[in-house]
Amino acid sequence: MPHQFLVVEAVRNVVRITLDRPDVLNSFHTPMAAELQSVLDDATHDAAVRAVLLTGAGRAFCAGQDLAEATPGDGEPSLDFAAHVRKAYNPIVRKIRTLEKPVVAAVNGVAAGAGANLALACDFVFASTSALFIQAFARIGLVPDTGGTFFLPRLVGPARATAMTMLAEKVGAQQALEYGMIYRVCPPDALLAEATGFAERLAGEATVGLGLTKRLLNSALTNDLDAQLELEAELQGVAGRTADFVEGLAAFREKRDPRFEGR
Ligand code: T3D
Repeated sequence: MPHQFLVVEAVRNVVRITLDRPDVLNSFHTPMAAELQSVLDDATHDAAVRAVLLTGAGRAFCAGQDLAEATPGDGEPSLDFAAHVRKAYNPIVRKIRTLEKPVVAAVNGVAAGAGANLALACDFVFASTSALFIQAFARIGLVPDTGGTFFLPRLVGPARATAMTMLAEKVGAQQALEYGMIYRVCPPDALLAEATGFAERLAGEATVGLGLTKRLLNSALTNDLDAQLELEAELQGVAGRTADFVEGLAAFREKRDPRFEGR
């Protein structure tokens, strides 16, 4: 299906999704959110896709909600924000977290509001040295959404999360790395190649095992120890029945690299 507001490319077993509204810093309007949901659904169901990469066109990653859509003309809100967040943003976060394949964000510039939290919902965040993470909501009298109040305190702790969200502090890539918010910082001209190469590497790993690991890590955010131990046992049973486990064991015995097929 052709896309109007995204560029979607297959790079071997990686699907690379570029938010493509650079004139408005790739901010989300309803059609772009719908397209992203649909591409994430496709990535979920396509066995050939074994990793996802998300980035932005131009100088920004994503400036969050398109404020022109939210408040056209006289500045009065035109959207029912609660309904809009439920329909546009929440499904994107759920789809990323339940997609049992690694999702890598390549944050190529500013990531503000829902755009910052979209990145934090991904499994790995690469950021350019020019990237900025801004919980911009407080500046316009809104509250964080798109999972920000869930992920951010867990990633950086409540004190930093409070400062970032209540003060809308700008957090640079290096600071974000030191806070444990993101995985790696790259020079701007190397970001896309490094993040894509990393996603390709992930796409060659034991996809089912990685997907089940993601399910475990999701559950660990809310489970108690007993529930988590039980889930680990159950999912180890599943992983132990995959072809990739058989291949991993054979490679170990034969002292060679495994050739995982993702099943
Ligand atoms: O709707 C609901 O249901 C509520 C949900 C809300 C979720 C949210 O995400 S709320 C948060 C929304 N986002 C923001 O508040 C961020 C707004 N943008 C900024 O603060 C700044 O643009 C940045 C800090 C991100 C970047 O600043 P800078 O100086 O690098 O760029 P700029 O000059 O401000 O922006 C460049 C252009 O992009 C400019 O257009 P122009 O003047 O060249 O025609 C600007 O208006 C446009 N732009 C930037 N962000 C948005 C945007 N246009 C629409 N919506 C935006 N969010």
